[in-house]
Amino acid sequence: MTSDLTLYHWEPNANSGKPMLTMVEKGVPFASHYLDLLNFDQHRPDYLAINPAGTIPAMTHGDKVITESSAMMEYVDEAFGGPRLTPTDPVEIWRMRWWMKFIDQWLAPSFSMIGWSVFVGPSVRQRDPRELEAAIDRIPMPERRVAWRKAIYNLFSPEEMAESQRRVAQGIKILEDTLSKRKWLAGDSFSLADINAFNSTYALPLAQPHLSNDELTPHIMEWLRTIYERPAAKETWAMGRTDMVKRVKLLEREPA
Ligand SMILES: N[C@@H](CCC(=O)N[C@@H](CS)C(=O)NCC(=O)O)C(=O)O
Repeated sequence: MTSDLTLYHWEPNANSGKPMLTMVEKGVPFASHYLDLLNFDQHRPDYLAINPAGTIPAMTHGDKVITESSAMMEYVDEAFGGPRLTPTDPVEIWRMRWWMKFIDQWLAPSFSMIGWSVFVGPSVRQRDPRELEAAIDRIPMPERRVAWRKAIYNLFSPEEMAESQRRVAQGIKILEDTLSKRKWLAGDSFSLADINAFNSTYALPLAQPHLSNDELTPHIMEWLRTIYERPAAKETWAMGRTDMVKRVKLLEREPA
């Protein structure tokens, strides 16, 4: 454990899982500081002193505070030894960044809206209403207060849910098409793009079974299983505490 590198994270899922898997892949030791998102730990003053946005993950390296999960992955790849997770060929670097942007700006927010509607909201909404309102009032960013309100009070509109579902269907098509042409998203080597995308898609066959399965998306299924078989992915997902991330076990292959 290096004393000067700490990751503040939730489950190995979406934004938190991106730097977690990056560091484990590279063999970079870090102190893990788990924040329970469902308990609003990310809005408490001690964490806001590190990341005033009140979102997870954040990393401290010595006296530096590193935020934004995709930029954090690139920081880790540049700052530490271990296997390189950024290609060297300019076209592959472009593809890696194309995928990171596509996931971060287009696909992950759609998965997130669905996830907040079916998992985060239902996980907290039975708590004391006054406590919930006080917790929402403590959220620093107005847009995150809106997201929490919608999740807790089941206020995502049918139109915005339908748009998220449309984007997920479209994203699955683009992912399958890419993986039918090459083994990894950027090219010949496993890269930060695969780590990023895996974090949003590892539960696809369970979450979107009518869109992603062995018949419809065989290349996505093979890519997901191949990533899950990497020792770093197994080690990272073993750090999960909720049933949500245990869905990764679905990627275990049937014994031959
Ligand atoms: N762009 C940021 C987004 C971080 C983010 O929104 N994280 C979510 C969890 S995946 C979060 O902290 N949500 C809790 C909240 O908004 O209270 C990043 O990539 O690090």
